[in-house]
Amino acid sequence: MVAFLSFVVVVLLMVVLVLVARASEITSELKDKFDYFNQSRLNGYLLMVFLILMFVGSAYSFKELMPVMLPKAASIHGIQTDFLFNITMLIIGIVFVLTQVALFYFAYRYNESQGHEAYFYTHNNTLEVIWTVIPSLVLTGLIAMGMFEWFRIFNSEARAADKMVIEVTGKQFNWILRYPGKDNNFGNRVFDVDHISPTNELGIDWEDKNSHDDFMADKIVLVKNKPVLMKLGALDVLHSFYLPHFRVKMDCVPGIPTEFYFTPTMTTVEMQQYLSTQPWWQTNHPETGEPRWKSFKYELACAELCGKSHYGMQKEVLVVEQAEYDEWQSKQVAMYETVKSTLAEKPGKVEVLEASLAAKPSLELKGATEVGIESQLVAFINDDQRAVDKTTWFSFDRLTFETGKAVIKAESKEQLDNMVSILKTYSNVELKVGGYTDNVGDAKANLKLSNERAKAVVAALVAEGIDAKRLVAEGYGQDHPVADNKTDEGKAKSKRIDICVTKK
Ligand SMILES: [Cu+2]
Repeated sequence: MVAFLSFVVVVLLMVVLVLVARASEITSELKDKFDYFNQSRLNGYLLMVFLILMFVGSAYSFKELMPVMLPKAASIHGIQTDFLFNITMLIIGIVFVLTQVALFYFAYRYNESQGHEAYFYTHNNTLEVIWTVIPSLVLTGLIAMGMFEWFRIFNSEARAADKMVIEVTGKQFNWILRYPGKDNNFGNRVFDVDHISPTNELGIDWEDKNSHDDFMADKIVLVKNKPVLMKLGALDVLHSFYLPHFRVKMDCVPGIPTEFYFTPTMTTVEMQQYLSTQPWWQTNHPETGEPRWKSFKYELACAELCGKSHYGMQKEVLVVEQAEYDEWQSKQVAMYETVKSTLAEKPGKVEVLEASLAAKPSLELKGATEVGIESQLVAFINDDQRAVDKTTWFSFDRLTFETGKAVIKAESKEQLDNMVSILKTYSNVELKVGGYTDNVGDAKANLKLSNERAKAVVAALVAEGIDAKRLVAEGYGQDHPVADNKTDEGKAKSKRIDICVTKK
């Protein structure tokens, strides 16, 4: 198909070239016979026809499309921004009409005619001043009004204490809507692998009690005349939070929280009643067969071209009276209620470590940190939910070698002693020790070095009384880098000794 289309394009290009050559040939032949004055008069008439058609066409399309253009504003600041919009349209509309009429009329009135010479007019200082100063003043006025309104909308001090707060997070391709529940406070979110999961995309910290009444909803429900603060964010790419009827539009940016504060002034039902008086909305909807105003809903849409299913990022916005909102809220189930049973089954790493240390008082680990290999290993051994597999590896973090050699440095003793204690306490555990290097130097030499280093670690553990049968050493060379080998920091991370539990 692509080849065929390319062929068609090439053929058409050649046709165009031939036609252009032919046209220039004909014009050069006709040059002497051509009646410029007649042609100029005809062009003048055609330009006037174009001017009239353009205005009639614009007026007609305005009349036809107005009902589906800017909808009626349903927020306090929306009425003011509409005023700015209309006054700007009015001013540029007047200027547009005047300049276009003058442009086309002059082309018609002063077309080229026999014996008439063009008047040579160089410049006029007064005119220059007038058409510079007046537009400057008008534009300054419009910008000042716009800025004044902008500051009024984003004035955080003017925000009411009694306001609703809703958190809206955009992702490809949906909106995640979180309400803070009765306490009007959101639970914290933590952006790490322990908190973010397919069932907790936002990374809500369930240990924060504020999160326990947070609930998710599939639509935005607002209260008439009650201010609302929208806290906006995104999980992946840029999205744009767009509520056309409330004149709200704000980018949702990954990593940068944004917000918008506004007050809706018409319930959905009131808007439907208003629309029922508008001619276009009384026509029937092609799908329902009912008047269009009956199925009217406020909408939230994504106004950023964020990917292939961008058009699907829509949600309903429902504006109701306070009593109706209260009833709706009372029916919502807090997210914590649905996840807490799974939380109890799966304690976090820290709890598992604490519990296991309490159960095995003999296990004394020196200098072990919460994120160090000792804690991770003990937590893994004690966690019944996590089965032994080939892909779970833990990296030594305080184990170092002499450069280019398989000689363990003395500073590594503390961590190796800790490993010995763990292996003695958990006598069923068997380990595989893997050696890795960065990508500097010869791959074969790296493989040999990594193998020798893994063996050196096993030998050190065996020397402390661990049965050699419980340990296997293997070198992987420069395969499986854990970080970008282009930076020194990345290389340092890739040079490492890992362990994998093969039996527990
Ligand atoms: Cu989007």
